[in-house]
Amino acid sequence: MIDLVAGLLTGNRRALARLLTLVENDQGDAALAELYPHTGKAWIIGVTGAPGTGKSTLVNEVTKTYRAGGKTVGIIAVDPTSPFSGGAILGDRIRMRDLSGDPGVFIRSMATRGNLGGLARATRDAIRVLDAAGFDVVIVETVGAGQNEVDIVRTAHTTIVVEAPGLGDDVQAIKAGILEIADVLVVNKADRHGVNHTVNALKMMLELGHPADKMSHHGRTLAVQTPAQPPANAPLWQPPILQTVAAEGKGVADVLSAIDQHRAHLEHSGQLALLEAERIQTELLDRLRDALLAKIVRAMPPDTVAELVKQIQTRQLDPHSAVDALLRFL
Ligand SMILES: Nc1nc2c(ncn2[C@@H]2O[C@H](COP(=O)(O)OP(=O)(O)O)[C@@H](O)[C@H]2O)c(=O)[nH]1
Ligand SMILES: [Mg+2]
Repeated sequence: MIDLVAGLLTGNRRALARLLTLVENDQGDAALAELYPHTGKAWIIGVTGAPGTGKSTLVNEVTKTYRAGGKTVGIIAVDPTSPFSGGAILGDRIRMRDLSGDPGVFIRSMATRGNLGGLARATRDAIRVLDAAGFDVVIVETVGAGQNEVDIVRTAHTTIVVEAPGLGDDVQAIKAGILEIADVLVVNKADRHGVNHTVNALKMMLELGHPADKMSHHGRTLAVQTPAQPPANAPLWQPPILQTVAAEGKGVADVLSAIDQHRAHLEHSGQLALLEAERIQTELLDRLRDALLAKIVRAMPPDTVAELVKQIQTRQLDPHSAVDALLRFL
């Protein structure tokens, strides 16, 4: 394990690949603990949107542009809808082939092997591995499907929501409810009919959106007190709506400068530190809840829950008292 971590930190690609596999199989806890002090340097970009909007093509172009500027890029392609060796991910590999062979780029595909919660965890841990490996930028591509995306993207610093005209009348991001997580909106396939319709629909939705909603950036309601909130007069970020033709590399430079501006905004307003504190707290409490539950489940006789359910159902016991009874196993 120590060898793998040492290998990763000195740029060994095989160590990187093996650590990602460990993490994906939920066997990476010891390595992740070793790696953690080396994380926190990469800028993490989430790219999400409906299938076929051109996310992979855009990621490919954004990566090429970062590489031209001397930055290294790690890419995680998450597709919960496809089996591990599935078509979509294979397609992504082919589409991203002009990046292969570049030692400054590392691409990893991940698909669900169980529940989506597991995928969100594996993605977060894989990001940490790439971060510790020293990539300047880590890009996570996910297929927009609602709340699961929100969970997966919660690790990103800058979230790009990709839209495209001609996928039907509806603007897909609005339909999927992922507009509120966007820091940058990209209408790709701007070479197609209906671009203006899509741009206008997005503009309208953004104007309707409450500024207050945007402040609770990717946040989640917590049972305990949240870390300090940004001051009421903190500058608000207005997500820009950009147009690209990713297939031709058009508009990609604007996407990079929007990412830079968003980063500068988060850093200078102090919101980056607040955002990180909020996410760390969420992760800590999530892990605590999981650990406590696991501990209780291990300690109690096998059919305790079934027995309690029966008693609650027959009104011999109320749910609150049942929890008190379970807590005694701690
Ligand atoms: N016309 C047009 N097609 C594009 C553009 N960008 C990507 N595509 C095509 O759209 C299809 C889906 O692209 P892909 O990147 O796989 O989309 P993803 O599913 O969102 O990752 C591919 O056939 C791309 O070649 C674009 O700007 N204009
Ligand atoms: Mg894709």
